[in-house]
Amino acid sequence: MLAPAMVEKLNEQINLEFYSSNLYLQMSAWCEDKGFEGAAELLRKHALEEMDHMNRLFTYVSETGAMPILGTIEAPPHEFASLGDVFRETLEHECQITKAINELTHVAFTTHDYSTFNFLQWYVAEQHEEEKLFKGILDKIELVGEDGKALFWIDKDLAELATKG
Ligand code: OFO
Repeated sequence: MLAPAMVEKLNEQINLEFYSSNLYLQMSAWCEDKGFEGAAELLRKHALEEMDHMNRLFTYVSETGAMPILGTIEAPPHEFASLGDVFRETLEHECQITKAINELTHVAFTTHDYSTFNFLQWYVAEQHEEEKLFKGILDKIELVGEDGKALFWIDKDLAELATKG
């Protein structure tokens, strides 16, 4: 049985994961529109992963006998200055999600909710992977620069990365 305050926090995280999914889906549309097909594919796949993050939380809340409550999801931005800008925003966003997960984990621990604390360990590990993934992409973009030719190869690289995830 979860404390009402914890249910509320988990519901907030469900909302954030929906937002992440929408953000990446919207970014994939921008990439597609600008001809970055590899980036579009990667972000579209990532949007699905975010739905999985949302679903895991949804299931956990339901299984404890509480009710997941879906709220209004903020609209993501749909204009970006460049491909580099897209990935700078993904990394920034993931760092914010890591903060939210850390805060949730801290509350679970300090309120002795060890079941939720244990459940959240998956997210703690996942956030490490997420930050690593987007930091790696951003590092590459910053290394090769953002002229047409460099972006062409970056996009090819992202297409390959999309097939691996
Ligand atoms: Fe990208 O990790 Fe969930 O939000």
